[in-house]
Amino acid sequence: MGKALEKIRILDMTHVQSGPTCTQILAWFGADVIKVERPGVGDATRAQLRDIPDVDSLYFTMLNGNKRSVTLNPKTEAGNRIFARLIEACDVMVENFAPGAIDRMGFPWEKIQEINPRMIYASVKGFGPGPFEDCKVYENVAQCTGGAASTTGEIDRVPLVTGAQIGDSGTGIHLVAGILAALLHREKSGRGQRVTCAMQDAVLNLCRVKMRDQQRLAHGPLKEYPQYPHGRFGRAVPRAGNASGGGHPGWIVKCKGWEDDPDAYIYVITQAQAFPALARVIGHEDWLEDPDYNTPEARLPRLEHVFSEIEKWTMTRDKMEVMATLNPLNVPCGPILSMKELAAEPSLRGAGTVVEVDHPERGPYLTVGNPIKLSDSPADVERAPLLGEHTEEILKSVVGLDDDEISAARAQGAI
Ligand code: CAO
Repeated sequence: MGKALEKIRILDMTHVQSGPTCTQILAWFGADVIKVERPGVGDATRAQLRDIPDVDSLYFTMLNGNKRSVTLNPKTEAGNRIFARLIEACDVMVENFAPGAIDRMGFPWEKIQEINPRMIYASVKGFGPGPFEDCKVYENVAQCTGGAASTTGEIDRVPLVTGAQIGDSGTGIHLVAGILAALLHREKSGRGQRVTCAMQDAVLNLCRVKMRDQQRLAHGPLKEYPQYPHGRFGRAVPRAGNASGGGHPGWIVKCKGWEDDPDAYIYVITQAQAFPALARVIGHEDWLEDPDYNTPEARLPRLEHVFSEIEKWTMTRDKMEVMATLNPLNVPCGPILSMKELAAEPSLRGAGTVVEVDHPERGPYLTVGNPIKLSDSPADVERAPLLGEHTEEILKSVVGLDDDEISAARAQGAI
């Protein structure tokens, strides 16, 4: 069957989350990902948020599966030579260090191109060209500067960041698309190219519908927002609680047990074509003849009442019963599933989306597998490597060093 990216070799100079997300996806697609880490230290996340003393953290292990780890310091003389050989031997280099870090190691883009004109060099940075281009950026900084925080949260309350790592993992996934496009382009041009993705840009791309609403705001109130018709709209798109970002209104409503269970809720979308069935099931057949309720436009100023009536019904059933009743009626809805529920969900296990892997030091752990399924190239999810686990093997088989050269590099602290 073969893997989609078999024979593609990735020089992985990534750390923390955004870059590792990208290279982990490439590894699941079958690329040989060689993660270069600082000797003795490694990716900082190995030691962050540890649950077991002296064992690589889940933060690291869940972002670095299917990779090989080599320890190498390109700032030493021997390390510099080995790094240049790795550039020669790889198809793609991915990095997400602070702006200028790879240049300071002695490898600006011009030099990389000189060593290997077919190299695709992909980077994540916090910002694109402009006043902030030299800034270091973490997840929540990107959420704040990319428009997500401004548009997330309860009405008239503080901006909120979301738990979904749209800045880090979101940018990593964007970078995967750029790398694959550059690999395809190389087939025609014979040359590599530079691929960059700024976290601010990726978050803004994911907030595209809010930029849509910013422009609609110039033409009047946003009638599907909960601020309509009684609240105030300012000059910028406001936070909209749990309102849907699409053309059909939605909201989160309580289900049976909400008093004790923080996740006893469900999102219900009042899609126009399914509204009659929804109205009937909650006991509001009267709405179907009532001109205040029987069209989507008429309902817009009355959404708060509509959802409070839906909630009276959902509060009499648990969230899975609500799902089981509404789905056959074609009412789009989604129970609020906790991480505990997701970890145990048999269908996610069956699909390879939640996977248990074994680790020599921590034992079995759960990871999220590849959410992108290829029919002819399924991902085999493997554990993350120990620090430097593959150093000798890579230095011999990829770089071509012999035992004496490896000993000399080790004596210099290069590996
Ligand atoms: N051998 C020797 N030195 C190494 C090395 C290796 N194998 N790998 C990295 N280093 C060095 C770098 O050369 C750099 O040194 P200099 O600053 O002296 O040039 C140093 O390690 C640290 O790099 P850094 O500045 O990137 O690390 P940091 O922890 O201070 O910052 C982060 C982290 C994420 C804020 C920053 O890397 C960044 O802004 N990255 C771009 C945006 C990004 O990806 N953010 C996502 C964060 S979560 O995914």
